[in-house]
Amino acid sequence: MERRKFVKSVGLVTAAAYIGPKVFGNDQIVKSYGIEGVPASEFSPLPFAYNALEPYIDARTMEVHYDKHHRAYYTNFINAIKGTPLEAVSMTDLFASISKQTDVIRNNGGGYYNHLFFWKNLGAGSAGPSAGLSEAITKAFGSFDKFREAFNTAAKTRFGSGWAWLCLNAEKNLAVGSTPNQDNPLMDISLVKGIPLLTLDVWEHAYYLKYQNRRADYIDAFWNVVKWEEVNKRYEEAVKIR
Ligand code: MN3
Repeated sequence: MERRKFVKSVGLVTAAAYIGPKVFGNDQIVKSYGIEGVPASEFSPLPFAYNALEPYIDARTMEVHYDKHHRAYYTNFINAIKGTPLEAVSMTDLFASISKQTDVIRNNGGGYYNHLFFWKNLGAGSAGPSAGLSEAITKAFGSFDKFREAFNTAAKTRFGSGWAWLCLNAEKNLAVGSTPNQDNPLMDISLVKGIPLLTLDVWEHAYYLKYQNRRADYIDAFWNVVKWEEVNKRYEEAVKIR
């Protein structure tokens, strides 16, 4: 049996069996989503003002999060790949074989990409999921409320630092899960795998100034600032790629 079909048919992708780009069509992901291409030569601007998400995410948190945390991941990542062939490798291809890289590249490459992605799926005054995405949500979770509950549970139960995700998996189904530290669903070592559609940073630096230890309140507030236009767009494109 062709290896790719075997991987798909067993529905389980282990680090050893994972063949990266062929399973997930990574070349196409890169074409569709700029942030999954080769690392940017300059630190990308935040796509909204620091106070744009008030009162749900406060300006001071956004400033520190973007200008200190995200910038540090970017700088450390760029310094780690400088003068190496990785400068010309797309983020999706890098993540597809991240198990072969150092912890510095895994943590900072993940931190660089995850935050770029997070900023893109945040915005004020957004409509909800499209008809197509709503249908997929109902199919996978039963209802929108059940999806939100599953996502919230993933976000709340991630012990320590990490991220909650909604992604489209290799079977073209929506899946919710979480990753530790700066891992993400494009990484070969991740237990939850797929094309990311929506994410939430649950590191304490993302909410502590305003919410202190109340991660659940931060997670509830997050739903007010999800930029559904972006999630809808990613879903439509991800379905085509699959
Ligand atoms: Mn963060």
